[in-house]
Amino acid sequence: MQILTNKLLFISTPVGALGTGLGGGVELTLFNITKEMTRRGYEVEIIAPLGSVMQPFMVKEIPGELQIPGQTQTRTSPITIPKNSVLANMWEYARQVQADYDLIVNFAYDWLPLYLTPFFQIPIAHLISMGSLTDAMDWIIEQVATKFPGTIGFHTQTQAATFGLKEEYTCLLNGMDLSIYQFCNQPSQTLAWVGRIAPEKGLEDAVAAAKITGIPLKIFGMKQDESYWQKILQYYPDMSIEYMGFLPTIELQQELGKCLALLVTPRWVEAFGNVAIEALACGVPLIAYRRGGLTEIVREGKTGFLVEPDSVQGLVDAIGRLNEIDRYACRKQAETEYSLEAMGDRVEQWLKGILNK
Ligand code: HBI
Repeated sequence: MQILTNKLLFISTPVGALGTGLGGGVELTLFNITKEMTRRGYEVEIIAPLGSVMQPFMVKEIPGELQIPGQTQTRTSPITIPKNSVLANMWEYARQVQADYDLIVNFAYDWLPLYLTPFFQIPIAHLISMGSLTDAMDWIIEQVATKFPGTIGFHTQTQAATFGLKEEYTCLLNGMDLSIYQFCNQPSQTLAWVGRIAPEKGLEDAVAAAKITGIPLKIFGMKQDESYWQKILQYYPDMSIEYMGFLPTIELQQELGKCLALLVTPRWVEAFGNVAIEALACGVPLIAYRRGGLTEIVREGKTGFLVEPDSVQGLVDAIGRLNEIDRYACRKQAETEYSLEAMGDRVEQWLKGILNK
């Protein structure tokens, strides 16, 4: 059994610099895996777009034009690469330095890194961070899964199932440093919604449900789609919505922990749901649409409720049952399933398996 020697190259998402929130859950995933693999004695180098900051880790910043977010594409969209593409520039740099590393981990949900896999001399592990979105991505993921078995990693079975792969793949779930998250047992009369403010996240349903229950709603996250945000404000002018901004984890967990529940209203197959784990870590129950990765996270009636997708009334009914949930059970679930150590075991197993092919 070849031991994974210790030099890993992590290549980030091209949709935004680390620290801006544009990379969504991938920013937190990349940070947590870097933190845990470093703790385990691996040397991790990170390549990311210019302007990236990921304290305390060093980042090799690469200039170039950001990539179009995959979720704005249609199923039949062709692959587009802008001139001076930061994605292409990051992978050109990786090509030049690859001899210094044992393995690359790709965090981008993009065609190019997958296509380039056979052109590299060292193995590339691909962490696929969203469900199936386009035919071109499905196709190239299938190609890599066939030629390089075991190199494709997902977060959840539900997410993986959207690709319908015949070959083996790995489900990593996710994990985070739970010591950052304080358990709160005395919530105030507030609901929470956390995420990139964009149509696929279904924020309007959370606002509608909060309005019906008369409980104020706190919204955390970066405004990716300003017009979508404005539409919600216009549609619910008298709703007590408090926009909290895109907060660093320490502040986010302080505010989130005080909430009665986290409303998770994805319109699409959410690959995982980092924010759901952050909520559980603070003792905050989950009220989520029964779709995507959340169906593997919520312990029905124990740590939250899964409701009929896109049903505002379902959200309202679940909010009425929150007193059935023991908030400490939420914290316990995070500790047993989503700690950094648990995630590190899954990631290390995955990477060792690739090197032993
Ligand atoms: N789109 N093209 C592209 N590449 C990414 O890496 C990417 C994306 N959209 C969203 C995204 N990554 C992340 O916010 C989610 O995977 C969490």
